[in-house]
Formats: sequence, C-alpha cells, structure tokens
Amino acid sequence: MGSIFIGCEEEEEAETVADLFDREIIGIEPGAGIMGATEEALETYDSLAEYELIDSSDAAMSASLIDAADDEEWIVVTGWTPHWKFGTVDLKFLEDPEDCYGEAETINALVREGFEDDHPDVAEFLDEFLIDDPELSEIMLNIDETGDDIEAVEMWAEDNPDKIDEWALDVDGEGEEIELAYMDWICARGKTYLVAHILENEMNYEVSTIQADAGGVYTDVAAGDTDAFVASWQPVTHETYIEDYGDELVDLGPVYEGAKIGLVVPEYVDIDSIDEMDQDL
Ligand code: PBE
Repeated sequence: MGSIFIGCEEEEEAETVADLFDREIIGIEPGAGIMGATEEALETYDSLAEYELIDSSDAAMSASLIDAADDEEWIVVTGWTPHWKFGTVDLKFLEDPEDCYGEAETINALVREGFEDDHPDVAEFLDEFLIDDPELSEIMLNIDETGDDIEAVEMWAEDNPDKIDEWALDVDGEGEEIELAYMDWICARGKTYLVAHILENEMNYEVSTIQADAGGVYTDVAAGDTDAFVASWQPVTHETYIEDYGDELVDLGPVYEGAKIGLVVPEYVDIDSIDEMDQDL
C-alpha cells in the first residue's frame, strides 16, 4: 500500500471511493423521511455495504458540506431540494437506479380534521398557496444569513409586495388563533413563517408556531392538538407517516412542486451513481 505525507502525519492513500468518503454518509435527524429512505438504500445497494449513516441535523449536515467543499474534500450527505445549499455550492444528486428515493415529490399542506369548518378562509388560502423554487430559495438564503426566520420572511415580503398580495385572501380573520407546527428544516421554516406572516399581516389572524420532529408534527396535528403544517413530503419521503396518520389528517394539496431527496455530493466528486460508491480509484 502506498502512502502520502501531509505535514508530519502519514496518511494512508485512498484506494477506493469508500476511502475518500470515510465510509460515512452524513445524515440529518433520525425522524426525517430521508433517513428512512437511506436505511433502505443501505440494505439495497451492495455498493453501500461498508457505509454508516451518521445522525446529524440540517444545520450540521450543511456545515459539514460547506467545510468539505472549501477544501474540495469528498463528502456524501442526505440531501434535498428545496435547500439553500444548492445555491451556495455546486452539488448533484447521485443516480439511484434501485429507486430508494423516488422521483420528484410535492410538499403539501395538511390540517387537522374539522379545521376547514372552523377556519374556512385559512383552509382556502392554504389550498391555493403555492410557492416556487426561486421564491423559497431567496427566503431560505435570508434565513441562513440572518438566523432569524421572522426577520428573513419580513425582508422577503418587503421586497415582494405584489406576490404577498396575490397570495393573501381579502378577508378579516378577526384575530382568530391558528397554530402551525413545523420541523427544524430550513425549507419548512421558510414556508411556515411565510404563511404565518401572510395570515397575520394581511388576513388578521393570530398565529403561533410550534416546532417538533416529524413524528411529533404528524401526531399532534392528527390528534387535533395543533392546526396545520405545510411540510408533508409525498409520496415517498413521508410515506410511513401518511400510512400511520393520513386517515386523521386533511390534505389540502401542494404548497411546493418538484421537491426531491437523495444522496448528494459536490459537483467535483467524480462519480455519478450510488452504484459507484465502492469503486476502486
Ligand atoms: N427533508 C426535508 C425532510 C422533508 C423536508 C427531506 C429532510 C424529510 O426527510 O423528512
């Protein structure tokens, strides 16, 4: 086996793609649908036999990705669009010939049973609300820069008054209280706080938000403990949650179209498929 010297340390020379990736896939938190899909990929692909999926978070995974990209080191993460990191680093999805991650998905608004009767105007607003990728990307970048969801959305709303007007319904909610649940993923935070902003500032509702992991969000809304959420990834990512709770939830349809999950690497990583993750160099 050959060796190279870096400073005083002797490092083993990488001989396989798995060596370059350190046999690690950097994940996010365990309740996320993409983690379940990755467990399935680990069981399905022979090329992943030596790999371990590392629990992390959206923020920590993104930081690892940016650090690695600064030094052009190889890294593979559980990734998805919409996500601001695609605007910051040149990234690509690895091909997934076994189809563990599915095709393009929609992100839907789900509400508790009875919500449409209690708040028909909000239900109609959520039913019609649809945000596109450039819009959501700008909000996510604002969140990444400011670290403040509310301020990030306010900045965006100030720059895009026509869009806000187009989404808002011309109704007076008379200060009725609405509670939105969300997960700690930047895309979910962006959509949730944008919806909250419009309901509060344009439609006169009183909105509170509550953060939980994916399981907590589905359970709470299904139980009617909270009203709604705008981060249900369908059909693959949240398939098990929909199987478990779908009957107790009302689906108001997409708020975003063309979402995607998979294994993501920087563009300079010169493999294209999950099948190649155990190749010799
Ligand atoms: N995500 C982002 C979520 C849905 C939104 C892909 C991390 C998940 O895997 O459940």
